[in-house]
Amino acid sequence: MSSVEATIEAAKRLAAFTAIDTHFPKDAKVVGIGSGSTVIYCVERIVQKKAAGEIPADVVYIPTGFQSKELIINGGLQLGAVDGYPVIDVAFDGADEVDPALNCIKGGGACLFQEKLVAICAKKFVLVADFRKNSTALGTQWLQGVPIEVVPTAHAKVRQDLLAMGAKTVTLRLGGKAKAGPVITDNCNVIIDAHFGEIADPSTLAREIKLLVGVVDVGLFINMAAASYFGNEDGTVTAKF
Ligand code: ABF
Repeated sequence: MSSVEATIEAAKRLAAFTAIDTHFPKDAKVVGIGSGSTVIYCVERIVQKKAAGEIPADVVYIPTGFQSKELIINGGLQLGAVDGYPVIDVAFDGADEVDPALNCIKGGGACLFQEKLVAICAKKFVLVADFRKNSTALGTQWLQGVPIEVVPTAHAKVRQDLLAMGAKTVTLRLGGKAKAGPVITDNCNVIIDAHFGEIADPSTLAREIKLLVGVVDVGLFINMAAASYFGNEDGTVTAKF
């Protein structure tokens, strides 16, 4: 691992540990676990605190996709599902870019629908990220575009709609070694990445995309997060509320 990569990993870990130490309720019953590489450190901290008796042993953990399900199981934590637990005490998740109002772009890992479902079911939604995600305006740092989960048969129609709405680029996300086919989500849908440049009004854009027939959900999370923790290069943490 290069020193740059090590700095980024340390920043992720610090953000995740701080978020868990600050926001994991002593009397928690149900906790959401998001996706991505930063959330791995949330689970590491939860496992540590559970072993130390600082977190109750009977907490049920709700994943946002295959990766977080594996994290929960491998951490020896009790696995639940959001259809069995639609009320969640707190959910922790990563992000691709976060603005000063804590609106964010998510879905770089293709789990945006279940991430949004878990986040909306949570009484408190907490973001964890490294310094690269701390942004002044959405669309200025995460340049791959806004991830949008789409029913497969609608992908061509939705791509046209997005271009008509002003997207600069619209890409069906491809996967696999040869990138020969679309990435398929946990819900058997595809992902379109639509780049709009700097997003002046994320709330309106999110609503307009969500209304397109064929769109399952959009990776713009508006007014959902209660707090966001960014690990910095110098070993400090920036907390935003
Ligand atoms: C998920 O993982 C996503 O919504 C986001 O795309 C990504 C963040 O990953 P990482 O923590 O690896 O930067 O939370």
